[in-house]
This record gives sequence, C-alpha cells and structure tokens, in this order.
Amino acid sequence: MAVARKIPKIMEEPTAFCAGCGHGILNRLIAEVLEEKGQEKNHILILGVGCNCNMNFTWGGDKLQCAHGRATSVARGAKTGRPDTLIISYQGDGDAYVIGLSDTINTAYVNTNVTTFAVNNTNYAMTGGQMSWTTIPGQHTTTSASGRDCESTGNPIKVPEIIAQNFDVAYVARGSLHSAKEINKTKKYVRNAIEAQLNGEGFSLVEVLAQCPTNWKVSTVDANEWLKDKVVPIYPLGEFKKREGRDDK
Ligand SMILES: Cc1ncc(C[n+]2csc(CCOP(=O)(O)OP(=O)(O)O)c2C)c(N)n1
Ligand code: SF4
Ligand SMILES: [Mg+2]
Repeated sequence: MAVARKIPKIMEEPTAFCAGCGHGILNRLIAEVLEEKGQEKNHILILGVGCNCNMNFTWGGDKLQCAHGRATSVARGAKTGRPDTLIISYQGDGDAYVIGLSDTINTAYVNTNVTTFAVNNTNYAMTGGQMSWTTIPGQHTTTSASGRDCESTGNPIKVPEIIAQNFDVAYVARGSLHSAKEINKTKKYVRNAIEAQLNGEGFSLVEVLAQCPTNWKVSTVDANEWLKDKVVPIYPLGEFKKREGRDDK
C-alpha cells in the first residue's frame, strides 16, 4: 500500500518553481528534516539570489533575502546574533561557487557553525541559463552557445572536494535528485548537515545536483536522465567529510 507523507507545514504554499525543477524537491527535504527535528520555528533560511528567490513567497519559515553571493557571510552574522537559532544558507551554484566563492571559502576556513545547501543545476538559471563555473564540458548555455570549451573557460569547479580536503569543517556531502533512491540519500545528507549544526560541530555543506529542465531545454522526464547520465559522472556523489565519531551513514 502506498503511503503518502503529509506535506510539512512550512511548505503549505505551492512552490513557484518550473515543473520538474530540483529546487522544489530540495525544499521538501529540508522542510521534512526541520519538522522532524522540531525546528520549524527556530530557523532562518538565508536566501542567495537565483531561482531560490521564489521561496520568498512560499517558504513558511523565517527567511532573509540577501545580496547575490553574500549568503554565507550573512549567515555568519545571523549566527553571531542568534547562536541558538538554526542558520541555513540556501544558494545556487552561481551564488555559492562563483560570485560568492570567497564568502563560502571564508566560512569554511573559520568553520562557522552554519549550514549551506548549494543547488548545482550547472547554470545561472534565474537570469536565463548562462554558463556557470559548474557548467559541464560541452554543455550548451546562452553564453556557451557552441558548448562549454574548458580549454578557454576552465573545468567544472568542485567546491565540496576543495573544502573537505583543505578545511577543518564538520560535514561535506554531495547528493543528487535524479531518482527516489538518490533523493533518500540526499535527505540523509540534509539531516546530517542540520544535526551537525544543532550539535555545534561546525560548518556543514551539502551540494545538491538538481534538474533545471527549463534551461537545459529538455522535458521534465528527460531532465532526470540528463542529470544521471551527464551531470553525475562529472560530480561524484557521497560524503567527503563525515561527522566525527559517527559512522551511521
Ligand atoms: C551583484 C549581482 N550580480 C549579478 C546578478 C544577476 N544574477 C542574479 S541570479 C544570478 C545567477 C543565479 O544562478 P545560481 O546561483 O546558480 O542560481 P539558480 O538560479 O541557478 O538556482 C545572477 C548572475 C545579481 N543579481 N547581482
Ligand atoms: S529556471 Fe530552472 S532552476 Fe529556475 S525554477 Fe525553472 S527549472 Fe528551476
Ligand atoms: Mg544554478
């Protein structure tokens, strides 16, 4: 018998994302974990600029919209002022890894006790699908019309690996949303990241590979295959930094 899970209260408004967008799935995972942990009224979502701006109208919890790229820095300020509140930055790849790369690295470097969810959909989606540093080799975007040429633009950036290998942070993982199995794994990563902050363990980062059918110019169904077959091979999935003393992954 199929069991339908109740929609978390934080998500009672329908999302404003395109059909088949990965953002909506991640919203749901975060909302479910916040509810499981009793944090529906004790969190602030720090929104970067990108398609996640849609959450200003739909996310039922506390939130704060900040300038493009500055979300982890704003999160650090919020945590300083509200140490007992769960502080989560929710950003796109362009926001967290390009314009905001220095903020993200600095937050990892000082190991602030905040959590970042970075949605990697391999493009600047909100502004019409321009090339990002995460765009995969050969990918057609509005600013790489012939396909991304990595010889002249560099290779896809892997920020979780950079952070896990270089900084003393609490938790780093990368999940994907292309199948039910991977969505369940990603939820585990989301839970681990939030638990790490609740336990005061330090910075936690989860990158989430997400569908953007609109800018990839594929159907909502084909977007799952596109993600699995083209994006996942470039960005390995898993936990790059496990929480200390825990092997429950
Ligand atoms: C300082 C500044 N520069 C550029 C922009 C334009 N801009 C808005 S969103 C965005 C990129 C969004 O891409 P991403 O962070 O990957 O989020 P997505 O929409 O893909 O989820 C850009 C370049 C801006 N709003 N502010
Ligand atoms: S443009 Fe892409 S990332 Fe933005 S809401 Fe639509 S599918 Fe989602
Ligand atoms: Mg993006």
